[in-house]
Amino acid sequence: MGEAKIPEKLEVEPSKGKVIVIFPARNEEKTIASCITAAKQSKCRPEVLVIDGHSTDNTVEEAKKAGAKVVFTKKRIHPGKGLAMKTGLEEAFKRNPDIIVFIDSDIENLSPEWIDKLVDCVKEEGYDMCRGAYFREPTDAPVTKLVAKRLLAIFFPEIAHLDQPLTGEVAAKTPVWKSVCETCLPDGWGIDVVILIETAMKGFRIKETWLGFKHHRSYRAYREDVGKLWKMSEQVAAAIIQMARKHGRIDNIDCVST
Ligand SMILES: Nc1nc2c(ncn2[C@@H]2O[C@H](COP(=O)(O)OP(=O)(O)OP(=O)(O)O)[C@@H](O)[C@H]2O)c(=O)[nH]1
Ligand SMILES: [Mg+2]
Repeated sequence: MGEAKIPEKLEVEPSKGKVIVIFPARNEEKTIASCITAAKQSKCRPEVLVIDGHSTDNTVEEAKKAGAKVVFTKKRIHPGKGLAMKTGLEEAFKRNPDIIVFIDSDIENLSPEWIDKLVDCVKEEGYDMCRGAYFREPTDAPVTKLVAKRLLAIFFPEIAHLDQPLTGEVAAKTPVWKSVCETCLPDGWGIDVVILIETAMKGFRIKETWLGFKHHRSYRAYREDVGKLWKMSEQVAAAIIQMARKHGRIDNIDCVST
């Protein structure tokens, strides 16, 4: 666990007060309300946005009842987590926050302290981006362990030490999000790792913080058949390889013994 190495020092104004928490959500009626409630109880009293990917269950109703503003992604695409995050950032920028936080909406044990920790790391400790790390079931996170971390070790060793490169729990200063948005960000599962790589390559200061154990609903869907994660795996792998090409590191592949 530690700080990503940075190629050059970038100065970002210290963050002041206003925080927006964004939940990307697709069919999360069971957990969205408790997630919103937990976020609202954070000591930073954030505004909460839910970016709905055209859920077919009661996610939207539950989110509104819990007091969130709900915004729909323009296109109906799935997987569309990237599109949801980009839509969320556009909406957030209109509201001029100092810090923007993303949290997954399938978390069953989200507590206000998770948001407090992520925000404090940016607001009080002065990091540009703070990323959540957690303990998970041993068979959870196969794409993280077998794809993201392995490819990052090959192409971006300076961030390979991060425990959860695909974490959905991330806080950063608004100028950092704006800077990352200058890159063409993917619509699908590749977005988390592209944001991480771009943030590190731009020289922003990144820290991971421990949030405890993460219980999340999506794990139940694939724990009996990890093959259900094929699309995520493909998109994350493609995103890292494309980033390696962009940053002139594609030849690192020749250093891997086969
Ligand atoms: N708006 C929108 N949100 C999505 C879409 N796909 C996933 N999400 C949300 O993105 C968040 C992360 O999705 P999960 O399915 O939990 O995936 P994950 O936990 O990152 O990955 P695993 O650890 O492999 O389960 C959740 O809040 C989902 O509801 C989508 O197509 N549109
Ligand atoms: Mg999940």
